[in-house]
Amino acid sequence: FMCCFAFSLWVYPMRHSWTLLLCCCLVGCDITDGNAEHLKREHSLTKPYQGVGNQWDFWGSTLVTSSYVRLTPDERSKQGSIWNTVPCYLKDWEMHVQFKVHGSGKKNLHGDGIAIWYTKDRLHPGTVFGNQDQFHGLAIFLDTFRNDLHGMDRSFPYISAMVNNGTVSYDHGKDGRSSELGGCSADIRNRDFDTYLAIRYSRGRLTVMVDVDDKNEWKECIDIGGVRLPTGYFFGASAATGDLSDNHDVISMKLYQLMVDHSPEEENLDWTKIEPSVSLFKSPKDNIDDPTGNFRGTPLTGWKVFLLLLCALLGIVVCAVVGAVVFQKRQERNKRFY
Ligand SMILES: [Ca+2]
Repeated sequence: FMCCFAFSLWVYPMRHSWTLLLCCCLVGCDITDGNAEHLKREHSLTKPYQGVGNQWDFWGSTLVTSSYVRLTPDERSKQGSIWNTVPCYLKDWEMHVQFKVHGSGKKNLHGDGIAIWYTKDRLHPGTVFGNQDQFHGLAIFLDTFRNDLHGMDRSFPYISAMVNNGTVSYDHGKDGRSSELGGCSADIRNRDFDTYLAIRYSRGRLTVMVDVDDKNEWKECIDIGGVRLPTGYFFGASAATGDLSDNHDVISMKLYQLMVDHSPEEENLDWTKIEPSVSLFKSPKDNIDDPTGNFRGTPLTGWKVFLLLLCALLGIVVCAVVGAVVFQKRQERNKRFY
């Protein structure tokens, strides 16, 4: 908090005052560690997968054992997917996915990867990691094969996010670069330990975190504001192999409800009618100051006003002290010249 506070003091004269609010919020809203209380079983897939047949559909090469759901085996030209049969009407949620990508292929000789979906349609096989192109909703790609040989500025595997209103095609040749909202490289393949991905959507903010280094902590991959997604869509996961292959396993998908208050106006909206969209295509870093981000709408509550005033006061005091010291030094120097 003190770091944030100091940072706020520094940026206060230059930036919008809500930077401070953003700081305060970031301190208080770290990604959940999976509060079991808020786990939504109807949207979750957990070992040993008994009785999940009503809530999940399995398609294609998908194989269900008692310890993993294998979307594709380590064989060429396979496609598989799993789809939640229950539409999700939560406004704020967080999905934790435990996955395992492994195979006999040597470096760069494996593919193609896994996609996690929150979409209008379900069970529509296609060309995008085993699912349909021009989808409605959100996709998170765990792309293990570099198709774009010109894009050497990033290393693979690469995780990226895409929001689509049904009009945009995923460009495999460019590894989806033209439509990605953000991403990060992550060494997710052939690891000896458990690997996890978390997707959080709350108040128009999309955050993707990874835990793939056996450190038992989340590392930020994507954080972007201005994202609009409706309720009533379906969660799913799919994977595909081509000339190159891998085992693409999903161990679990756990959906948690986030307890977030919305204004009465927001509550009265029909969230199922929202068109998937993103306000601005910007890098996650730039997007922190995105005026379309959700923090702008946060009303100034009493303690925030107090903090802002305190910041301003401290700023004035610091300026006054620095000014006095400089003035004194100058006086002394002038004295020496006389
Ligand atoms: Ca690729």
